[in-house]
Order: sequence, then structure tokens, then C-alpha cells
Amino acid sequence: MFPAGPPIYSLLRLPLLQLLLLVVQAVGRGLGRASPAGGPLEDVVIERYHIPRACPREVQMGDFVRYHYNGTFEDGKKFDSSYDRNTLVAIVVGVGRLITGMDRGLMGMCVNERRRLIVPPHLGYGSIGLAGLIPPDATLYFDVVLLDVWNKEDTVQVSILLRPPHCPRMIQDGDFVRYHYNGTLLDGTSFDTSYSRGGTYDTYVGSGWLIKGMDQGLLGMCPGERRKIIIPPFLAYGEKGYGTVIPPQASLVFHVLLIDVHNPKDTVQLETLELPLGCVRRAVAGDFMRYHYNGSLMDGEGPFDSLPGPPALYCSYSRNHTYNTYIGQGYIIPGMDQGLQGACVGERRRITIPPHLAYGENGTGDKIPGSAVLIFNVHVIDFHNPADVVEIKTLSRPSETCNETTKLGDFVRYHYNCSLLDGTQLFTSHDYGAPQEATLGANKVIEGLDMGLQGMCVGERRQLIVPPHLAHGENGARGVPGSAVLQFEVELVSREDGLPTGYLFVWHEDPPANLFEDMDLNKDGEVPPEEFSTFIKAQVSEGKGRLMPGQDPEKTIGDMFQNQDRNQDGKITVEELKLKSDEDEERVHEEL
Ligand SMILES: *[C@@H]1O[C@H](CO)[C@@H](O)[C@H](O)[C@H]1NC(C)=O
Ligand SMILES: *[C@@H]1O[C@H](CO)[C@@H](O)[C@H](O)[C@H]1NC(C)=O
Ligand SMILES: *[C@@H]1O[C@H](CO)[C@@H](O)[C@H](O)[C@H]1NC(C)=O
Ligand SMILES: *[C@@H]1O[C@H](CO)[C@@H](O)[C@H](O)[C@H]1NC(C)=O
Ligand SMILES: *[C@@H]1O[C@H](CO)[C@@H](O)[C@H](O)[C@H]1NC(C)=O
Ligand SMILES: *[C@@H]1O[C@H](CO)[C@@H](O)[C@H](O)[C@H]1NC(C)=O
Ligand SMILES: *[C@@H]1O[C@H](CO)[C@@H](O)[C@H](O)[C@H]1NC(C)=O
Ligand SMILES: [Ca+2]
Ligand SMILES: [Ca+2]
Repeated sequence: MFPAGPPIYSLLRLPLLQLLLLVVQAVGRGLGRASPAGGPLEDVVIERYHIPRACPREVQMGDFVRYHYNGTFEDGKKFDSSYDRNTLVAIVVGVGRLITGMDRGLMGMCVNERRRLIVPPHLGYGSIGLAGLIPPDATLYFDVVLLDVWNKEDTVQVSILLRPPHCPRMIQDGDFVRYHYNGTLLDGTSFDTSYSRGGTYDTYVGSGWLIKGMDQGLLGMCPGERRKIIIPPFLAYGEKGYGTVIPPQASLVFHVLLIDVHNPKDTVQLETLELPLGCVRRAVAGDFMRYHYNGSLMDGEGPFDSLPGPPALYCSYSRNHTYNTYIGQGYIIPGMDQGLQGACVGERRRITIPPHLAYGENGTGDKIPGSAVLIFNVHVIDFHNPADVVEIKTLSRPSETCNETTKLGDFVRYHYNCSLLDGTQLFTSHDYGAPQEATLGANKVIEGLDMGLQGMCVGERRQLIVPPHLAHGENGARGVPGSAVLQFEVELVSREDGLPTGYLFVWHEDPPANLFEDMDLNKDGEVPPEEFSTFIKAQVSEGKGRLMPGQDPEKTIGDMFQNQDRNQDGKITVEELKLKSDEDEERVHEEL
């Protein structure tokens, strides 16, 4: 009770003790001066029997200290011990609040240091002693361990233990933070840790929710940063302490790891990481986008993946295909809906989303904690709008011979390369050694290609961007992902007028008046396949008519013969030809 004294703030309630101390000191000084060398001790003897390896601070005059002690007489008999009292409070050292022996004996001490002090009577309770406790002229032995030291001039001490290389933002007043901490007293006694609660400690900074020292010590911190923050008691729990774990007037040491910081006023933050050259179109609300993304938390944890729950949480790379969605329509978290707008095909952007535009204060699943800021690295593969038509860009066009262009019904030959917008090659006609063939409008190629090949002249090269609803749709096709926008380069090799649907041959002019006679070359009244074939080929070569393009002429002529030879006896008669012609009259066309 004596050396440590009562709490400094309650000294006035104990005038007797203070009086005693003052008397003792007066007497002590007198005796000290009078004592001869070799006689009783002149000064306190200090034995530093345990000095901690690290001693960041030594006790100086005017500091406040907390310490434990055992007080014994020379014979080992205990006269006092701090352990017998429940609370130890701070007292100013070196200014006469303690017996002089103690004031001197504590100087230069480090936290966790252990000392043995031998205090001669004149630096203790002198020739008077303390009634009932300390006899006159007693030499006192103290074993002391220092627990805490601070000063009224102290400020919060911040040491940065680890600073991540990339600091997206630093804590400011008013921010909402999530952090982990270990809290200890200055002597290392743990009083609290966030880890025991299974989650981060989440709070506002600078808004009075935290002790003052913490409000200060967190400022300027980056996610992923580790700090040691030492807070003097007057910026912590002060005279009252906190419950049973923080004694009155205790300095606190926090080891803090910042996980996350945002401000309730934050909006989505965008950072373009890679922007392809020649970006002409930017995504707008209502577009349908295919993209890859990695999502992570602010301290670098992640990517979070294979989460049950809302689909935008999946890390698309773990699924080996893109994430596909409409944007700006509420199908994904609001921050993502905003963050994807304005992106270009091929762009890589980082989208930082505060929790109020993501999963809010409750988080979701077990990978997204409450109040978490989410950071997405997004790679836009393609996007389109359901209202899109084929985008046609002419790359080159032969200037002189471009008077005839393709139209519906034309039979065309073309070369093409087809790829996805990210450059992935899908198909090419060059693999087949011959151009692709198609009759425009015959539904044989995807709609977008059919459209893109119209109005083209031979030799022209075009680039076509075909949205999925004019290509392979949302389900895709072999080798084509669902909802993929396709890019074609096409080159028109040849163009011919097509034949009306169902026709194998058309006359360019009126058919010969005596058709059967013209066909029956040997005039025997029958037309076998050989005569028929010879006749048709002659018409074609004389430019009087033409066969259906895109099919082996022998096969076409064979098919025509079959149509005429009604009774299938291998020859056409005049009646058979007439029958067919009559039918054709009715249908008003010129087929044989
Ligand atoms: C005081 O004595 C107690 C009981 O013997 C012991 O546990 C404690 O460590 C001692 N304190 C100091 C500062 O030596
Ligand atoms: C808290 O202590 C634990 C156990 O020693 C350690 O793993 C963790 O990193 C510490 N946290 C901080 C923020 O220093
Ligand atoms: C996601 O992470 C993987 C693996 O680190 C990386 O290859 C990929 O480019 C990242 N994707 C995006 C969109 O940043
Ligand atoms: C992922 O995609 C790559 C390239 O398209 C393919 O080779 C691989 O087989 C796919 N893996 C799975 C698990 O689908
Ligand atoms: C978060 O959870 C609490 C308790 O389960 C609930 O009362 C609250 O409405 C939830 N908040 C939101 C934004 O969903
Ligand atoms: C197109 O030009 C070619 C060569 O100049 C010519 O032979 C052909 O008749 C022209 N075609 C049309 C439809 O004008
Ligand atoms: C397709 O790509 C090949 C190889 O790059 C190129 O030689 C060819 O001209 C391209 N074809 C078209 C129609 O663009
Ligand atoms: Ca004949
Ligand atoms: Ca016949």
C-alpha cells in the first residue's frame, strides 16, 4: 500500500498518508546527509535481475507507472505486497508521491523488468517508521516488476509493421472499417482479440464508436496493412479501465490488420487495366455481356469461388466459361451493373464495389462477410444488344468490276474466317481448300452471315459482326459458346443468279417450239438419258438456259430426267414431255 500508494486521484482522500510520506522524506533527507561512509546505505541499491530483451522506453521522472511489488524486511518477513490488493493504479514517479527510495528505484526501469530494491531507512520511513507496519530505522526490500509506463504528454504511437505494395485507399474519418486485432496491455497480457469472435471487428472510424486512441491510430491505414498501435490510458479506458480485463490507467497495445475500408458515401470505382485499341462501342444498360472475372476481398483474399448463392459471386474462371448476363437490369449486384457499363469489348477493368452496392451488411454465403468491399477484375469478352443487326464493314472492294452485287437468291462462293471477339479462331473456309457455297436467303447459313453477304461484289472483303440472335443463339453450337458474338471476315469469290426455289433449270428465253424433236437427236421417238443430257448441256453452253448452281451438273440433269420419265422406263416420250409441260403451264414457269 505504501510504496505504490493509493491512486493518485484519490490522494486527497487520504491526507494522513500523504502527511506521513512528507514527514518521512524530511527525516530521510536529514539522515542521509548525516550517514558516514561504510555505515548504513547512503542510497537505494538496485539489482536489475531481469531485463527484457527489448526496452523501448525507460521510466523517467514525471512518468506514470503501474507495477507489482513485494515488500519485505531484512529477515524476509513480508510487510506489504501489491498482490494482496486487487487493483493497481498508476502513480507519478520521481515527484515525491512515493517514498524517495521507490522514486529513485524505479527510474530507468523497463516494462517487464524485475528489480530488487534495498531502501535504507532514510529513503524509506526513517526513524519514525509507520505505526503498526514499519518499525523505526527499517531497511526495506522491494521486489518490483514494472507493468506500464506512460506520460501525460504521450500521443498515440503507431508503427507500421507491414505495408502492402498496393494501397487502393487509406482510412479517413467517417470510414467504415473491418479489421482484426490482438489487444494486450503493455506487459503483453492479452485482454481481447477479434479472432475469438470468428469475424473481423467492424466499425466506423472517427465517429465516437472507438476509444480515441484507436480513432487516431487507424487513420491512413491501407487494407492488408499491419500496425502496432500503442495508446496511453487517457486515450483509452482511463481511470475506470474496462471490466476485469483492462485495469484502470492502463496503456493498450493493439496489433491491427486492416481487412477492408469503405465509406457509406462511396460509389463504384472503376480502373481500366487494359483497353484495346480502336474501341468504338461501349456497353450500355440493356446490353447482354459475356465476361470473365475474378472477385476478391480488399485485403487480397480470394478469388472467392464456387459459392452457392447469387451467380455473380462465382469466379468465372473456375467454371471455364464466361459469365453471361444483361447489364443494368438488376440481374447482378448493383455495383456490377454499374461497373460494367461503359466497358469495351476486350477491356480489362477493376471494379471496386462498396458493400451497400454489393451484399450489404450481412454479406452472403461463407465467403463474403458482412460489409465487405468487393473487387472484381473483369475481362469483357463480348457484348451485344438484342436490337443489334449485323455490323458490316467493307475492308476492300475492287473499284472497276463492282457494278453487280449479291442479292437474295444469288448463288455465291465465298471464303471466310470466323472468330470470337476475343480473337479465338473458330472456323475457316480455308480448311476445306475450296470456298464455301450458299444460296442467299435459302436458310443454309446463319442469318447474320446471309445478311452480311448481300450487296457484295465479287472480290470484295468485309468484316461482319454478328450478334448471337443472328448466329447460334443463346445455346451456341459445336465450338461456339452460347450467346457469343461472332466476327467474320468474308471474301466473295463468285456470284451467280440463283434459280427460283425448286427449279433445276431455267430458260433465258422462250423454250424451243419443237422441244421434243430437238431433244430426240436420232429421231426415233424416244429420248434416253444420253440424248437428254447432250441436249441440256448444249442449251447451257449456248447460253439459252442454265442449270441450278452449286450442284454437279450430271446429277442435276439426272434429276431432271427422272422428273420427265414418268413411267421410269429409262426414256422420255412425247407424251411424257407434254404431260410435264402442261403441269408446268399451270404453275406458270419455264421448267422443262
Ligand atoms: C511477489 O510474491 C509473489 C508470491 O511469492 C510472487 O508470485 C511474485 O512474483 C512476487 N512479485 C515480485 C515482483 O517479485
Ligand atoms: C494475433 O495473434 C495471432 C496469434 O498469435 C496471430 O496469428 C495474428 O496474426 C495476430 N493478429 C494481428 C492482427 O496481429
Ligand atoms: C483471374 O485470375 C487468373 C489466375 O490468376 C488469371 O489468369 C486471369 O487473367 C484473371 N482474370 C481476370 C479477369 O483478371
Ligand atoms: C476449359 O476450356 C479449355 C479451353 O477451351 C478446354 O481445353 C478444357 O477442356 C475446359 N475444361 C473443362 C473442365 O471444361
Ligand atoms: C441482416 O440480418 C439481420 C439479422 O439476421 C436482419 O435483421 C437484417 O434485416 C439484415 N439486413 C439486411 C440488409 O438484409
Ligand atoms: C458489269 O461490268 C462488266 C464489265 O465492265 C460488264 O461486262 C457487265 O455487263 C456489267 N454488268 C452490269 C449489270 O452492268
Ligand atoms: C483468313 O485468314 C487467313 C490466315 O490469316 C488469311 O490468309 C485469309 O486471307 C483470311 N480469309 C479471309 C476471307 O479473310
Ligand atoms: Ca431418240
Ligand atoms: Ca418413259
